[in-house]
Amino acid sequence: MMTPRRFKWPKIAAVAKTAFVGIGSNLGDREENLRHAVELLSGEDGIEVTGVSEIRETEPVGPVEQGPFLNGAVRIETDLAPRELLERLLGVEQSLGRVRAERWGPRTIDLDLLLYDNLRVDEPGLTVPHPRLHERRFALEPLADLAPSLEIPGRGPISALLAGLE
Ligand code: GSY
Repeated sequence: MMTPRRFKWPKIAAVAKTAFVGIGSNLGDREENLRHAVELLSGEDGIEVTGVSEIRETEPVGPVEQGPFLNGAVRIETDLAPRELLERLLGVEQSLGRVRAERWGPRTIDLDLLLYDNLRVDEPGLTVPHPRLHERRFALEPLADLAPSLEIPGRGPISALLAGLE
């Protein structure tokens, strides 16, 4: 009798889209928080992590005085719709103990949906590309590690955006 062949169903469908997620932490063991977030993301059904940027220590941007961040980005392939993907990112943040206390304040982990394919979405609670991506060096640099010739929909080439920042 023939031995049945075993094979794994692919974790994501062939129609997967490429998306980029910014990751940051400035509380607790920052490096471990980033590592753990990437691990949890990789374990999500419908998400495959296909690239991880360099990690940089960055000065905090925004109105709140706080400690420096570690920032990076990951490239993923996903068959989840943008809003479902956003929900999963929030779920990973919560698993890592993120409490949304202060809007611009310190955080154990922050996962921002930066880009989803070449889509532009502006709906309540969901804006893609991320509304402040084009002005944030701490988000653009890791993105450029992963995709140096990327075009940010509605904003232009990532290289030009970086060159235009002070
Ligand atoms: O949404 C990002 C959270 N955040 C950061 C960050 O990740 N890095 C730096 N350098 N400054 C920040 N300010 C805020 S808010």
